[in-house]
Amino acid sequence: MPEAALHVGSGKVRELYALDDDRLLLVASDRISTFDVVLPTEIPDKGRVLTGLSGFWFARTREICANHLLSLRPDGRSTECRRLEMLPIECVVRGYLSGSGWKDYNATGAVCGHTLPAGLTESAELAEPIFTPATKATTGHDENIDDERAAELVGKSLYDEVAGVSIALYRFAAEDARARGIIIADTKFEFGLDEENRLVLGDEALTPDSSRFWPADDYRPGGAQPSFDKQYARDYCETLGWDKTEPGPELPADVVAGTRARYVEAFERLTEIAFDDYLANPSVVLA
Ligand code: Q0N
Repeated sequence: MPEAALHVGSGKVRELYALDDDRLLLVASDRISTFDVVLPTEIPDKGRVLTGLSGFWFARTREICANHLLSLRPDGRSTECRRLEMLPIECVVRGYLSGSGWKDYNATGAVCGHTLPAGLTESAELAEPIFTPATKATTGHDENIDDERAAELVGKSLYDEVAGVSIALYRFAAEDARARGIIIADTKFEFGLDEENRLVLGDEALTPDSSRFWPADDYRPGGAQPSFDKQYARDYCETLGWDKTEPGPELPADVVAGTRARYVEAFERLTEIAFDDYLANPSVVLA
């Protein structure tokens, strides 16, 4: 834990500390969640993989949108970032029909007010990516909202800007990842405003925890897709007859090793940087 820093928030697998009035430290742990439950077993280096990937994308998308990254610490899992005034919406972009998007489409033919063609199957690629904002639920799951409600929450012109920027970021990363054998089915961004009221991308971005990563070679629309990173852990959990409530099960060593290898593989495929080089000097992802 950083010294002389106040804990200002935590997610399921990350912690946020205040460094001073203007800067925060975002620390990614090695904890993993499956079926929305954090497991008691950690995946070594998972936090470093996610921090490195996020830094990689921040460096490559600066022309699309400014971001909160100031520096990566030598531990590879901690990011110094600018303190922002965060917007009260989750900015989700979907290029494929999965998760709550698939559920909503099945029930209503639409996702967050986007009416989609009839007859789409689960995991189908959409003709164009769609922006599907959600509210930050204080407990449980985020709630999908339509653009009228989201525009009420942040104002119309800012809403139009975050929607456009979110789609542009997703298109950029999804195209890049697809060429490296990874489908980014959907992703969630969080934005804030800086002291000059400029829109700034915050949080982590385009990681397997904030997105659905699928192995492109195994893509078969018509059902759920395997997760690039979490499938071993999920498959193992499914063998146990666990009811998916707290507490989650311990993972055996082979499942930990297999899962770690998938995270590292995602990092190396997307960045084309050896993970050992990242460990030696995290700033390599920013070059
Ligand atoms: C902030 N969250 C929600 C980390 C992520 N740059 C920032 N400035 C001010 N506030 C935030 C950020 C960022 N990023 C973002 N909460 C505060 C997500 N958190 C949950 C805990 O882990």
